[in-house]
Amino acid sequence: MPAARTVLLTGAAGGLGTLMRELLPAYGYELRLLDVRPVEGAPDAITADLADLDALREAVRGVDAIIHLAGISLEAPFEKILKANIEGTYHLYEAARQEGVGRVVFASSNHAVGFTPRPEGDAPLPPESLIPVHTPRRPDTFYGLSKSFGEDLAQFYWDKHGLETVSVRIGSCFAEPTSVRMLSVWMSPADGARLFHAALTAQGVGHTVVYGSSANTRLWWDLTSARALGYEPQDDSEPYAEKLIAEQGELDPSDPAHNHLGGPFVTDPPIWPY
Ligand code: NAI
Ligand code: 15L
Repeated sequence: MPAARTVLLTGAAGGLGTLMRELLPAYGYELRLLDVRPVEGAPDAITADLADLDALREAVRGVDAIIHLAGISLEAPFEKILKANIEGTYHLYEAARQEGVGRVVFASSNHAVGFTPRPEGDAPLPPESLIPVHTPRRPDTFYGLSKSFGEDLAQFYWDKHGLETVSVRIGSCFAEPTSVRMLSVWMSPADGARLFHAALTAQGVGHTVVYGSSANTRLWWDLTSARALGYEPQDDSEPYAEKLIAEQGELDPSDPAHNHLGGPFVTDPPIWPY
């Protein structure tokens, strides 16, 4: 375990933030929490909007690293995405730079490459068929576009200012996979915590892009760069396969919502409700 390190967790009231609040303290982190909404059960959490650079500067002051989860996590009109995810992530990096924070773990998304055709073939796919991290970005939504911007912003802050980032293109991090697509892209919460811990502790990451998923039998993408950080996924979605396929059927290779990495985001994305 590392010596207690203070980490700012943005988006702490959200689904992933709630999971990480439960799991990361066991790795020895002291979490400072931030969200625009109140964080249930955490009266000390900082309530701040990513639009507020001064509040972000105060929030990041003295932390060792930041896990940046806050933002719009589904599709939304461009103007909303611009404010929360593009300007908001810029404000977060600017606050980190001004306060001398050395590392960010950025919650990117598979939707930065969502229009990439999914690899064909029977699972498990051979390594050469897996989608590499350096595949050209092909956002499937304004949301995915904002994650693509976030990865570029991270690269820029590394090149220009020496601020390190691990950009994690998260697949689907929920308690259980709930669709046949998720059998390929699921990241168990426990593996999510393992990956964030690796991203916080690996030496000399510069700007590293990784996919975030468990060691799924039906994996579509290459976890080499994640493993190089020291990430050793322990879970596999396969025990859920029989039930999900019986309920939903196999993926249809002629359906655009089934034959791209981004799944339904390429045709009928879920919309941010607020
Ligand atoms: P979520 O929607 O449950 O949580 C996002 C949180 O960000 C919310 O609590 C919200 O109040 C907060 N937030 C939104 N706008 C804000 C602003 N302007 N200022 C401060 N806080 C703001 O999303 P979830 O599932 O927890 O995802 C967390 C992050 O991980 C998001 O950035 C999402 O794009 C990314 N991600 C999540 C995946 C998943 O499977 N859960 C998959 C891929 C990426
Ligand atoms: C995401 O980026 C979303 O934030 C999350 O809610 C899921 O929809 C996930 O992608 C996914 O692709 O399943």
